[in-house]
Amino acid sequence: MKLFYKPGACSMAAHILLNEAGAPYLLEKVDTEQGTTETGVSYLTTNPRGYVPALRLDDGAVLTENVAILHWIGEQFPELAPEFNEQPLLRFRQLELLSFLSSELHKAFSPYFSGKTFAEAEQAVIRSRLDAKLGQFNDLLAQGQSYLIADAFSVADAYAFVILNWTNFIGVPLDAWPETKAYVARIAARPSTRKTLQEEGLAA
Ligand SMILES: N[C@@H](CCC(=O)N[C@@H](CS)C(=O)NCC(=O)O)C(=O)O
Repeated sequence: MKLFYKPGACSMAAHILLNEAGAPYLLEKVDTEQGTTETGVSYLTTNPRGYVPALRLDDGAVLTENVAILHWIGEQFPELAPEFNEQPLLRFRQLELLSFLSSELHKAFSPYFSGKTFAEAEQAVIRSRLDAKLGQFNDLLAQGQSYLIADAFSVADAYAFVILNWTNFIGVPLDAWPETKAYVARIAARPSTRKTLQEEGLAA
């Protein structure tokens, strides 16, 4: 399979999981502004919406959208998913978390990467929306658990890590959310995360 990615972008969640599973995969870097890939072909033929991630499967089918790609990876490599067979509700807990991460937490960062300039009052609103979502995320960990579901690393954690890691790029310290700060450090220390950051050119 081949993952279409942009360094540090949300596509990094799938990348971490493929490394975590030890799965064979190829990478192709995308220039989303130009709509091309590093091999010089149009990316729009792979994902007409132009954004990453996209995952081309071995039979040529293409999956897009983080929620679908991450859920698919969890189904392929059950060691990355919660124990759905033992506890069927966990499948929906995972979907619930992936939906929150995708439509709430991820999107709260979007203004910071939009390339737009915001007036001071708008910046304050954007920041308070982000703080509210970070607070909601922190509440998920406030019982002292190490990971989001059943206290074991799973696909939702990879996505959460990638999003939360953006706080480093935009200069928002996580000190107000100590459980989240420790969670990010915990996932950053995983060999799969370190390998992924290196492969995306974000760590030595
Ligand atoms: N709905 C999409 C959004 C993906 C998305 O926001 N991708 C960003 C990177 S995190 C991107 O490719 N942005 C570049 C662009 O939109 O041109 C999903 O969840 O997969």
